[in-house]
Amino acid sequence: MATWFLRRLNNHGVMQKLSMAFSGKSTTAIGRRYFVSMEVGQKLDPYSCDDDYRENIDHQNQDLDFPGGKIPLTSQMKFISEASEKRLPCYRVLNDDGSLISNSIHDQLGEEVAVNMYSAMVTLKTMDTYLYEAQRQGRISFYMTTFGEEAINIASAAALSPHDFVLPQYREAGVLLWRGFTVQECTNQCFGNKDDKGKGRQMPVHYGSNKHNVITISSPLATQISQAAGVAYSLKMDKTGACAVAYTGEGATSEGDFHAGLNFAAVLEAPVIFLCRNNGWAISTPVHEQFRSDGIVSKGLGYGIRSIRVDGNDVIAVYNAVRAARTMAISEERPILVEAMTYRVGHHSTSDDSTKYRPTNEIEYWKTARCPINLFRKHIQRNGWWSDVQESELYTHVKNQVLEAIKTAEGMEKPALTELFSDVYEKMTPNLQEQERCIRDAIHKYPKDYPTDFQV
Ligand SMILES: Cc1ncc(C[n+]2csc(CCOP(=O)(O)OP(=O)(O)O)c2C)c(N)n1
Ligand SMILES: [Mg+2]
Repeated sequence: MATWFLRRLNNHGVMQKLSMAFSGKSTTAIGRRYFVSMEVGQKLDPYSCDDDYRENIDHQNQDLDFPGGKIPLTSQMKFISEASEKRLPCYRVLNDDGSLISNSIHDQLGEEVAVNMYSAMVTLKTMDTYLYEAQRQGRISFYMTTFGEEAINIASAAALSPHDFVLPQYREAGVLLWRGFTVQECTNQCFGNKDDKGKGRQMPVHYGSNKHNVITISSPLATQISQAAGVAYSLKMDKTGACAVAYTGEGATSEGDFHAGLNFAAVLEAPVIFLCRNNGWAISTPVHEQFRSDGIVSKGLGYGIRSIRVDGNDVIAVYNAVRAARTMAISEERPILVEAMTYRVGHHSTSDDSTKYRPTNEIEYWKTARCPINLFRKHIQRNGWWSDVQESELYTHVKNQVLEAIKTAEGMEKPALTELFSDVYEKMTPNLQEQERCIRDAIHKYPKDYPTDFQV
């Protein structure tokens, strides 16, 4: 008990010291709090643990002949360490000044693709800025921004083929934009007007598009992960030469569906990329209260899945990693796990105030020093592909585009009442017919309690 108490005290002390020392200089402060404090626990442990447990095997040529493969035997009683003090490295290509890290082997991004990617990141940020404001003004009911995660969105989308199936979580509007789902279509969805493909039946930001091979977002976390394994398996059976991509936050990996999905995909050799955006937070729960592993990338080993950790704010690193993951997933028929390290710069959603549970200097650091858009701008500007004039023209153009989209979406009629009940089943079921009757009666009886901008 005393040891436990001491450990807790120590953990707390280390955590406090680290969070106060957060000066914006370290990019690894997320999660290190736990890893530093864990050293204390390890020293108290009387049993031997080994980081390199695959090495040092005195098996004297003896193996355990087990179904699935031979296992080397050892006479040393060694527990496998729960996590190494050394964290798994993170692949990065861009220096802070936008230059390329000299020894990084990378695909050259051409000027046209790079400029398109940059423009798409700015479009995403601008759309988020004004739709977030629209929610604050009470014009839409809810919104979620992608602030700080624009690079993961756009670079991963650019690295895929439009034939690949995307199963998003909810912070991936940029993937849709990249595929040609317009700002107007996003805005129609958020306003739930008659041009919204979901007919106003989903919460705002729950996009989906048949045309763009993007499966509609569902609010219950992680459902898309096991579904993606199934989609990928079917793409393989049909020999489509395409893969499935499941986006997930690190928080959603605590759901059983994540584990079922990864195991299912590994065993069925399904061509699927599990792209985890590790942004440090699941609403108000920081990563060190979510799991005790070295992030998400380390879990790949447990399922026999090839994995990579990548700097999610480095556009080129994300692009390269996802492109390579796609090639391996399809040509070698295997799942790949990508953990993209980033930070949720905005509040979780419009229902949240993140300053209540995290230090503002932490948010500020990621918003400024590690801003993926600024970093990529430096890169394209160094290459002579971008100028200050182009920058101001882009911002003006995109702002007008978004404001126009909001005006149009807001002025549009809502879907007719009957749309609330159609489309769910081929033929409307008796209980739905009953519900439609009830709502019509209620509107008839209490007309003042219902909006007037839809057809009854
Ligand atoms: C099954 C389920 N449990 C809880 C929630 C409530 N919830 C919505 S978002 C969220 C946090 C998810 O965090 P993360 O996966 O890291 O994504 P992020 O918001 O950071 O992008 C929670 C707990 C939910 N929607 N579904
Ligand atoms: Mg998260």
